[in-house]
Formats: sequence, structure tokens, C-alpha cells
Amino acid sequence: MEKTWRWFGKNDKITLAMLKQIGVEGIVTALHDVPLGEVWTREKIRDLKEYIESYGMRWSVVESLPVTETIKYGGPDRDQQIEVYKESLANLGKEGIHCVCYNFMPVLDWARTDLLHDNPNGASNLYFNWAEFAYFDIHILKREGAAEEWKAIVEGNGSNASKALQGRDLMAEVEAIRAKADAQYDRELVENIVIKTQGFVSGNFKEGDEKPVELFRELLALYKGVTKDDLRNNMKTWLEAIMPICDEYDIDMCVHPDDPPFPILGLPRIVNCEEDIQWFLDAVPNEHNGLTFCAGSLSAGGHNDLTPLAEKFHERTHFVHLRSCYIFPNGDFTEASHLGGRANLIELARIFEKEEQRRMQTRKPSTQKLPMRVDHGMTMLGDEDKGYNAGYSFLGRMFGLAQVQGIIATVDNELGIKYTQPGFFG
Ligand code: DNO
Ligand code: MN
Repeated sequence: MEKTWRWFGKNDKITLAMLKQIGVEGIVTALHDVPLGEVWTREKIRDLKEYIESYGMRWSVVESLPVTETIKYGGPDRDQQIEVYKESLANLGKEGIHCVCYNFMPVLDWARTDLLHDNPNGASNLYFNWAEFAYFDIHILKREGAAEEWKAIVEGNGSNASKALQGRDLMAEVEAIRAKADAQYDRELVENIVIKTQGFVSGNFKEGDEKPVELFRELLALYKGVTKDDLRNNMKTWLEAIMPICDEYDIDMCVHPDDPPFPILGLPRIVNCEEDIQWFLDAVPNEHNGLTFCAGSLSAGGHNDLTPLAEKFHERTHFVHLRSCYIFPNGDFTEASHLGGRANLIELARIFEKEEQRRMQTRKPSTQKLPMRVDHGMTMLGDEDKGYNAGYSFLGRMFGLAQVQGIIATVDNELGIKYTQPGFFG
């Protein structure tokens, strides 16, 4: 696999020169300054690409070229937005970029309730607390029917969320939170769930948004009546529309799984388990329609067994996120060490290293490499003061990357593949 790193552009305090020192080979980034729904021009793409190349690395993956809400819920300007997307894709292809990550999660991209949860080692990790999330839904968002939905989940409606929460008196916990919550607590929760995580990934919310909760409600309203089947059909329509461009320019599309891997806030979610993955791959059977194998997002759901998933889907995986989650007995989850948790990254690295060998034999040079990044990392040793996006610390991610580099070198040794560590004389 190619060792890559998510970098947020020229203003990122973590510079390309720093990344070069820690063995990063390829960059994962986006044109973060282009507003949602506008075309990415060749000039802007080329400018960033050349800047990355001037540091001896390549722009390996676009994460993300965002799919606007209208394409997801099937709004009136959907066709126009699909055209915009196609134009951006063609421009990327013309500039020699061949891998694009996106997600099909309505409204909310990835979600956590606590961004600095204490780890036993004194560092911190991202954390998802179901009771806090339910409190946010019922009492801050005040979503219609939310309390009834949560009750049905807790009472056992057969869903994966219901299984995750088995035996937990979630409604009592929500009440306990409500009894102690004040305006500041609510504000912090909104910051964590909506602003600090969403701000830089979905483009829907921005730092400084005055009324994020109101904006949230407006976005949720767009999905009124949109079912899981509707969302699936909209994804299929969109994929079919863009595949000719992907064929022409040899672009791999890779959808990021839902995080957490459950439907939330009454919204349908369609990429969070084996059956979902199989569905979208079969719906559009073109090898350019592929998956971002995010071991972290998938392992946050007890229903997902990661090694068999990788064994099943490696040929349609075009981008890998190697991190792992730990699920507490009550169903909450946090990000584990890259050497622990539910995802066995050693086994996954073995599968994907073999997959890269296969790609060397079967694909054109432009899409032979299989890019991998460690995704999130701990916040540690003063990362807090360095200016970073939630989960995207410098030292914490570097620690994870070093561990994963060791795993890959070991696996390569077993497989008889020559491992190279960039940046050294030998
Ligand atoms: C979560 C992370 C996310 C991801 C976006 C993609 O696992 O990888 O930041 O990049 O959800 O849209
Ligand atoms: Mn991920």
C-alpha cells in the first residue's frame, strides 16, 4: 500500500515538509476553498498538485469531492449538480488524478460526541456516547418523533443499533443528562457533533455558524419521506451518470462507509454493513465503482467482522483507512490503538498488500497503487496546542503511522515483497 496522509491544504499547520520526514509518500486532500456545489477548475487542481509534487510526493486521493445534498435526496437541481460533479471529475482526470473518495451520508458526515476523551495512557481519543447523542437528538435538535424512535431502538426493534444497546437503560441516562445539562453543556455538544467534526469534511457547517441547530433542522427537513430505497436509488442514478467519465479518465470512485455504521437521526444510511456494500457494488457493476475500506468506521459496529469483509471486497477497494475501534460493553465506542481494538490491522494489511500485488498485474499504471492512510489518531503530547482538526492530530497520527509502517514491513517480509521506507539512505 502507498502510505498517505490527509492534509488540509496550504494553510494546514502540519506542512508537507513535516510529512516528508515521517515516511509519507502520497497526499490525500481536497480543494477546501471551493464552495460546495461549484466546479473544481483545472487551474486550481493543477496548482495544488504541482505544489504537492514540489515536495516529492503525489496527490494520491481526493477526499472528498463532496456529493451535494440535492443529489442524495433527489432535489430539483439534482441534474445540474450531477453535471457540476462530472465536470470536476473530468478536470481531475485531465490533471492526472485517478482516485476520488466521497460519502453518501445524508446531512451529517462522521459523528462523535466527545473529541478529547481521556485514554488510560493520558492521551485522548474520539468517543461516541449513545446517551449523549440521543440527548442531542431529543432535547437539543428536538426532532419530531425522536423520543419514540429511541424508545423503540432500546426496546429491541431488531436493528443493529438496537443490538448495540441491548440491556442499556438509555432513556434513563438521557434523563440524567437532561437534569444536569445547561446552556454551556448543550453548546459544547453541538460544537462536538456538528461544528468541529463536520466543518471540514462535509462543508455543510462552518466554524462561526451562528445557528447550527437551525441549519441542521433545515437540512433534515430535506429528507422528509426519503426512505432507504430512495437513497439507494439516488446513489445508483448518480453512479450511473458519472461512470462514463470514470471510464474515460480511469478514475476510481470509493465511497466512505457511514460513521457510526448505523442509521441515525431518522435518516437513512446505506453503507454500513456487508449487505449494503454488496448492494451498491452490484447495483453498478463497474470496477471504478468501489469502496473506501475504512476499518475504523466499520469496526465501530458489532455487526461487522472486518477480516472477512476485506477478504470479500478487496478487489473493489480503491482506498484503505487503517484504524480500529473498541466497543464498550454498553455499546459506546472509542478509537483503539492501531495495534488493538476490533479490527485486526495485521490481517487487513496482509490482504491489502496482496491486493496491491494483484493490481500491479492487472491494472494500468495510473491505478496500480493502493493508497492507505491511518485516518484518525490520538491527541497527545501537546497536539492540542498545535492547531489541528478533530482526530487529525500530528503526533497521534504519526504514532499510528509508525505502527502501521511496522506492520506493513513485517507482512511484506512474510510475503516476500520488498518493503521500502522512504527518506533514508538504506
Ligand atoms: C472517518 C474519516 C472521515 C472521512 C469522511 C469522508 O472515518 O475518515 O473524516 O474522511 O467521512 O467523507
Ligand atoms: Mn475513515
